[in-house]
Amino acid sequence: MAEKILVTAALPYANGPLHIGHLAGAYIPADVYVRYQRLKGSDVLFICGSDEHGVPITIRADRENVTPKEIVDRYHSLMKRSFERIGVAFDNYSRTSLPLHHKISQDFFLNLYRKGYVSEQSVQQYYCPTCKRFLPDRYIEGECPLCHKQEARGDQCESCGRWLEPDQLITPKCKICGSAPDFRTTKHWYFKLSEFQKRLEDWQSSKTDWKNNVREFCSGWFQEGLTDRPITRDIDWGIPVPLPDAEGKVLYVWFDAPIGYISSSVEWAQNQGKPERWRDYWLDPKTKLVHFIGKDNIVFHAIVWPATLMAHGDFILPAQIPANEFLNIEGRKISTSRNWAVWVDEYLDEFPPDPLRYCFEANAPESKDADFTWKDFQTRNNSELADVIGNLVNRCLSFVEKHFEAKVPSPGELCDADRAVFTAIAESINRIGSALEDFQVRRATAELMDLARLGNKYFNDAAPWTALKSDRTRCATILNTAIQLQAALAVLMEPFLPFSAEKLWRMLNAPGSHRNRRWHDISGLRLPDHHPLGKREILFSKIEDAVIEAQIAKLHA
Ligand code: B3M
Ligand code: ZN
Repeated sequence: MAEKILVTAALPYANGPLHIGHLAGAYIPADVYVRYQRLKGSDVLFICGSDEHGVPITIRADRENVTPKEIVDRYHSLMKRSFERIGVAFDNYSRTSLPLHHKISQDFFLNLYRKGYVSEQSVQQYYCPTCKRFLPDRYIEGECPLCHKQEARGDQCESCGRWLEPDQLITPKCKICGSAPDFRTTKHWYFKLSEFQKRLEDWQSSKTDWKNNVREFCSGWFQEGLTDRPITRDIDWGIPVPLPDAEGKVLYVWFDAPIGYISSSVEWAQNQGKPERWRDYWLDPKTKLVHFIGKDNIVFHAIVWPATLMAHGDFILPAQIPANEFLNIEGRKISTSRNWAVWVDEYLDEFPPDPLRYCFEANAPESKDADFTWKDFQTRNNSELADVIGNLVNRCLSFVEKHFEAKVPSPGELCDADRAVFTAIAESINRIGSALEDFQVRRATAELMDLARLGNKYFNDAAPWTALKSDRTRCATILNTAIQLQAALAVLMEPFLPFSAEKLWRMLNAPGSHRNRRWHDISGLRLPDHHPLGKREILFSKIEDAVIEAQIAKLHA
């Protein structure tokens, strides 16, 4: 039976366009994994959507003087399109402002409330007398108690990175109007996270295959001891708390956002015309639930969310949480407010998608932060994609065009060198597959490139141009072997370089779609003798220095 896998990628806030930091952290690794699983024949559902609530949205709306609704409508469609253009192929990309999601989140809250896992508490909170409103953490700014920089936020100081509570700020100010806030009493509903510490620890102790960053992070939290957490907020944008005495209160965005994984699956099922299909994934303990996230989301996915799922009781728990580190750009932390970012759409207006994907695959921020530089991008495109894969394909296919009427030459007896190529293909398939099973995209990408390098070396050493003069059958055998290698490469490239994989498949004029091939059949893939090849194209164009310099200048501008 095909393995059932439910893959999610963190729901990005719909408060700005997609940048490359998003891609490298969660979306490209998730997409590589999903495309691989599809080739393997797994029953995989790939879910995402826009996170449309919370203070990140309202702050943006305040800044632009528009409604939160305008913000999320604008950025939801922009991001959805960016994902499509870069080839991140979700089965469904939903949004948390949908009535469907509101209903599912409210039901989820009520389920926990009725079970006694939610308690009402009265709390002291900052209130702005001028704006006449309670201020969420991010609406308060002041001096950081540690590094003494101004403009530290109530939840975190961006300068020193320290997590803060709003009352730790020296001289707090309302972010909207600048007044000094005072403390007032309000009430909130708390999720009894502390009651789940033991269950969470027991559950996680079996997760020995989780990445170190996730395990270490969680054990730090367990050591400090889990405390109950407020799951409601005093803002007017969000999902209303479904209780009679909760006027003006909404669910905390981090309460409803992960529920978005469920509601996006429900929406997917409805769109399929099989509205109950989501249950096959979420309610079946045989489903492997995999959450791809960036490291700043670990606590929510590995602790709070599983505890809410445990409290609810109906749904499966995550099996894996591959969390990646961050991506820097030219040695500096990405900052959207300072415009130190590369925007995905702007990139795609000038370059094809695969070279950028390749950068994040070959240099994925798996165990430490990675750095994107335009020079590195150029080198990887020119010296790896173009010089290794592109070159192999181009020199072989042009040779076949010229001397064998663009048809797959019929081979003679294989010699050791030819057989070594087929052995290498089989070994690469296994190694790439096992790296991807372990979420090691970087290692898998290196294996792919090594196979293409091996192809080039084989082609050089076998020297079909020499054989052509002395032994035409030998020459035909070499070309045939090199073509079969390319057919295998076309399928193996699919998770990493889906657009180029498709192009190569077309150039080989191979039947059907490479996506309908199966991972375990790749080594048996053979284009028949005399099979006519397709039209040759440039697989990867080289990028000139001037183009790269212009990009660097644009970044600094
Ligand atoms: N929107 C945070 C982020 O974009 C948040 C993720 C939600 S995942 C359920 O980093
Ligand atoms: Zn104010």
